[in-house]
Amino acid sequence: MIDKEIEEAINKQINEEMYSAYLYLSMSGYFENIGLKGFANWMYVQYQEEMDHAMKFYRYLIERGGRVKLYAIKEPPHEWNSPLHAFEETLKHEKHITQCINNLVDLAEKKKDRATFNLLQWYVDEQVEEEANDEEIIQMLKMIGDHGHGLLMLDRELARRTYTP
Ligand code: OFO
Repeated sequence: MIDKEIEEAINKQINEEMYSAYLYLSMSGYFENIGLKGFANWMYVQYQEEMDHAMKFYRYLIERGGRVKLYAIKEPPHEWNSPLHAFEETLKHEKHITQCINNLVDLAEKKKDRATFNLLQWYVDEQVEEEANDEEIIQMLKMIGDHGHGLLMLDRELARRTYTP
């Protein structure tokens, strides 16, 4: 049986991951609306990955004999000033998620829950990758500035991102 405090912390993290999914789906809709289909695709893939992050915790909790509790998902923003603004907000959000994962690692260590600690290593690595991806796109967007041509080229590149479950 999983420790109750860890169970509660994982349930909260399921909610965080589902909010991440909601946020990126909202961004995908925003990008569709401003005609950047490649950016919309990138965010849609991200939405799918976030649902996987949530479901990985969900399945783990059940496997450990825990009780899943789904909480209300808060409303994400619907509007951003620019693609750069959306990606800066994405990076800010991912830094918050990294902090949540680190707190979970600390709790697993404190409770000497080796299985949860091991599971969390996957998320630790995933956060490194996610922050790096966002940083890279932010750098490109800064270089592009107001040049429409560069933006369309990046849009074409982001259109190539595919979802692999
Ligand atoms: Fe974006 O990594 Fe999960 O939340």
